[in-house]
Amino acid sequence: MSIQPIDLPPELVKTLKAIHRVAVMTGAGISAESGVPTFREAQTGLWSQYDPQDLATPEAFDQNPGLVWEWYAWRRGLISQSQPNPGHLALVQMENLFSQFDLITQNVDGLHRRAGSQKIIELHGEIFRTKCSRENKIVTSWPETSDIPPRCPDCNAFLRPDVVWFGESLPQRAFSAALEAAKTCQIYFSIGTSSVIEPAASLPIIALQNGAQVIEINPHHTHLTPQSTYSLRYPAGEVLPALIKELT
Ligand code: BV8
Repeated sequence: MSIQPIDLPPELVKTLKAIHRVAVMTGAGISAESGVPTFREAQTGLWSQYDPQDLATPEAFDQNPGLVWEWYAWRRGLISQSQPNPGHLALVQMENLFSQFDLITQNVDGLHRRAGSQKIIELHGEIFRTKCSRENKIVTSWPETSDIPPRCPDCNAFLRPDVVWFGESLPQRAFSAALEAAKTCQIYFSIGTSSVIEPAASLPIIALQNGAQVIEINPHHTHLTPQSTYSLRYPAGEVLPALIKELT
């Protein structure tokens, strides 16, 4: 990744030094520099013929639980080889700079937690957590068998990843916390997300409606760009450390 000179708007830095309440929303783009493919990128190898939106659904799991389980196992393998990048680490530092700081993530890769972020609102679950597909309770161990997916040790239903599939509701507590953060923040960062997936994509609009400024960090234009107060066209792993440097 070429380290290009980062040109931060001076008035943004001034505002960040003066405010106390920040909300951050991250998407797959913040993990791109850790080598985790984003959702929109073509998948590699075996999975190139599948659209993630066709696999990350209850219907796909009902139809072919083994295929969906193997897809998540492949993704877990990819993510296990990845490390948090300077973008994740800068957000850990940012947490301590503001009296109210909420980190909301659409990502399921667990990299914010591995980076050291404490207060994380996981809107779409976490790929390394497994739950019973019938009882919906987290399962941490199960007998090793040839079953793919493995089965719940209590009720024998298939196990599944503890992530939110398309068509499934978000965890109520997580979404309520994210909504509260969007309504009360003074600055809302939208980092590494195409801002398409609902209801996450509505949060920056709610922040704007409640008087916040929206700062987008994304090398590319997105649906949110026209409504953003600032759109910083840089990779998160480069601009977030530069921002922290200005604020500390
Ligand atoms: C729900 C977990 C109620 C699984 C995921 C209202 C209007 C329209 C549609 C809907 C609506 N309400 C509900 C829907 C349907 C649906 C939806 O939004 N569909 C879309 C296609 C329009 N939403 C749902 O189903 C949600 N449920 O609303 O419940 C309900 C209940 C029943 C019936 C109806 C409604 C559930 C959505 C959650 C789906 N699960 N993940 C898994 O991971 O396997 S979503 C998944 O895709 C990710 O978690 C993530 O959220 C999303 C991908 O988005 P991004 O993170 O933005 O990633 P993307 O690749 O798109 O973009 C990456 C960006 O990074 C790019 O812009 C790129 O430029 C940038 N980038 C690249 N490199 C860098 C970078 N940025 C910075 N630095 C870099 N270095």
